[in-house]
Amino acid sequence: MSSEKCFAKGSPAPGPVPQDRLRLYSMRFCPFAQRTRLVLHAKGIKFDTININLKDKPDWFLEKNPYGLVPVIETPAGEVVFESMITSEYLDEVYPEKKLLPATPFGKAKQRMMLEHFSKIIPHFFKITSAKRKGDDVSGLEAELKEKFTDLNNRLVKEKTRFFGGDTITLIDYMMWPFFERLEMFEVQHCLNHTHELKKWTEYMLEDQAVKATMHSTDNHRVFFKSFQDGEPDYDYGL
Ligand SMILES: N[C@@H](CCC(=O)N[C@@H](CS)C(=O)NCC(=O)O)C(=O)O
Repeated sequence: MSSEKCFAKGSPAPGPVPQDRLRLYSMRFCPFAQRTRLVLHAKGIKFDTININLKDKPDWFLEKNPYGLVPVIETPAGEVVFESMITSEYLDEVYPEKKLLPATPFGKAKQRMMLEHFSKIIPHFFKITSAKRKGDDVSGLEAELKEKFTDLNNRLVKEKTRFFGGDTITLIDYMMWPFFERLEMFEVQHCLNHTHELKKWTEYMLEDQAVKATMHSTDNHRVFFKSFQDGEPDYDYGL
């Protein structure tokens, strides 16, 4: 069973996951769910999507993930896995085609360290947009974000690679990408102006098939984000 329109409280529970595929519980504009969607697409895994109305969640969804967050993966055996990085690592382990994590423990640790660092950058995007909405001065926050982008840029310069884990895309690139896809939506695109290699990285990412398969246009992101900020998220926008 699969539907693009979101399921709200009271909608009938989807049946068991068919034997030949996985199920992803998602929300079309969620950057964290996009991480998992990127991995599913990159690895060519067959899956169905059930989008969830996150303001009015079905009880059967909360039984799968009591924390109420997407992404969630469910297998035909009824195993349920949630949290974007955990679902992504799980998929990489279970589906060995096109490995996205390095084979060595140190290689894996490096990606996890980088994600830990990047996770501390994410709140900046939201802080800047909400401060702007209130009419506050955001120059300090923007200067901090520029510094963080410079640090990411320096990593690419130091490693002399196209991507963060080498010359091909690895998991860390997919974990970071959804936020870069939304830079214009956050109105912080200009914070990238001084970071040549990081900008090039966004261009290389845009050539990737999984990125193309999962992305929304900036216009759609903007409309959804405005509805989210107004407290009435339009989860089905564009359908
Ligand atoms: N740490 C989680 C964050 C996921 C997350 O925040 N998802 C949002 C949608 S973008 C959500 O499900 N929100 C529902 C809620 O907060 O009730 C992950 O990485 O998967």
